[in-house]
Amino acid sequence: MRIDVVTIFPDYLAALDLSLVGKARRTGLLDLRVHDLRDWTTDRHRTVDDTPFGGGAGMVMRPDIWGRALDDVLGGPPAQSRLVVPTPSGEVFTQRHAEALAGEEHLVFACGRYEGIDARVAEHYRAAGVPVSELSIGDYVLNGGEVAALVMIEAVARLVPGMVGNPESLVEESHGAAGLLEYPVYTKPPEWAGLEVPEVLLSGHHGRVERWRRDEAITRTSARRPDMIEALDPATLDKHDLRL
Ligand code: 6GU
Repeated sequence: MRIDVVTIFPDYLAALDLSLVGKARRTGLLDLRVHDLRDWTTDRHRTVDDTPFGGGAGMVMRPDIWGRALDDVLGGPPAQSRLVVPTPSGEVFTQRHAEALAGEEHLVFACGRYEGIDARVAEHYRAAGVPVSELSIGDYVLNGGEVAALVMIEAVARLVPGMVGNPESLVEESHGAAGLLEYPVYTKPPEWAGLEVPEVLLSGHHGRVERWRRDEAITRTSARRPDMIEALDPATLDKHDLRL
């Protein structure tokens, strides 16, 4: 998979040299390149923004600079590339978006700063037939799209086949197919700070362990994410599930 990131703060993306994503880059599984938007400026001050038409606070990123950058980075028609624009006014990014993006050949992240990127940029590439996803990582405001791009790239990269050492660790996880949060997990020592690991987990009784984990997942999801309980498909519930 190929991922390009265009930003005025390339250093923000340095974390992508680390951990699993860094390893995937070194082994060639992931071709990830970070570009400085200012490389496409033409003036002495390397200006990327200007005041908003219609007035208001803050600055807007210029479409002409973004257009030159994205024409270069998206490349010609042969490669099918998707443009991802992190923005607090986008659809909320979920595991479903991560799964869909992981199936793409080429992603280009356009990270805006200030009050955002001139709206004609997304409009222009959509009109040109480039699929465009404007995505938010949640209901709060960041100073720019860089941290959001980091979040999305990590969520996507770990789904690319071969990226995660043990694919089974992708199976049972929060926001997976079960529609429940993950159950609590424990390891050694069996007693710590006066707290014991739940007895059932030491029992060696696989059936009881599975039942306990599902009950814990339901209890936890009900307390923390009642919206996810509402959204559950009743057909996925079994006759022992706690009715809370
Ligand atoms: Cl994608 N960008 C910014 N600037 N703020 C955000 C966001 C994105 N998602 C949530 N808040």
